Amino acid sequence: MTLDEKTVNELAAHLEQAELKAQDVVKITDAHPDMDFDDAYAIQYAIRKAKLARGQKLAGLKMGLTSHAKMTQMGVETPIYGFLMDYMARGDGEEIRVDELIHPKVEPEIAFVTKADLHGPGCHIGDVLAATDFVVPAMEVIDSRYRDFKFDLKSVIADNTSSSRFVAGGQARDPGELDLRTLGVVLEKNGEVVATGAGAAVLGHPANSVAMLANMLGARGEHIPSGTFIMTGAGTEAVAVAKGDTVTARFQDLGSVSVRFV
Ligand code: 0L1
Ligand code: MG
Repeated sequence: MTLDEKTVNELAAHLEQAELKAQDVVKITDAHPDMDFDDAYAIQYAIRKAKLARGQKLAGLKMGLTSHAKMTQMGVETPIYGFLMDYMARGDGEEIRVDELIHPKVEPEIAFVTKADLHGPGCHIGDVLAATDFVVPAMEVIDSRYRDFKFDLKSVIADNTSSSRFVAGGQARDPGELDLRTLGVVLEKNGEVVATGAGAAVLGHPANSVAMLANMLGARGEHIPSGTFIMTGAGTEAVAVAKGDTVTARFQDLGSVSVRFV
């Protein structure tokens, strides 16, 4: 750590205000070029603590930058994780208000729900599949608080990996009945195909993303509790959306999820 507790809390408040007011800011490493990854996660955890202290509930966890498409799009090389709160959730077919966001983009993702605790280090795909209750199709709405999505890895970790909204729906399926590597997804915006992908784009298999999360948490002395909802990351690039857009992610074998931006 290079930042003291006061600075961590000030940066957390700065980024959370940007989120809540839907006002973009410049990346925080501009003013704090020496901050490290521990500082970045400390800021993210301080944002989470502030939301929990206000009575909001943790809805799940997410992995980000898990595909080569996303890493290339963002110019980074390492996956990252963040958290999801109750107020970020929307049901399948519901509306998302654009005026609450800065510059939203959507990503189709496969979500896992666990039925047993997962501990790292050493967590692997077999552990994850044995501990998975079901998988569901989902869509993440990311909304970086940084101007023009211009950030580095530490800044985006601190900004809760651009978490903003998410939708889950479709069919809950046992992952043992599916080949999640070859499971395809088609993302449509206003009826036009805008991106396509397959499960293997996410670290070779979406369950590897959950294993990596368990191992990253394990390095901090934390684990994934039973019953956790986990978004595994996008197998496609993120697609920008605007007021009036309807977006549908159609997943092979899992059904679809839709959302309208109003
Ligand atoms: O969920 C993601 O992969 C997004 C991670 C943060 C980077 C971005 O805002 O695109
Ligand atoms: Mg994502």
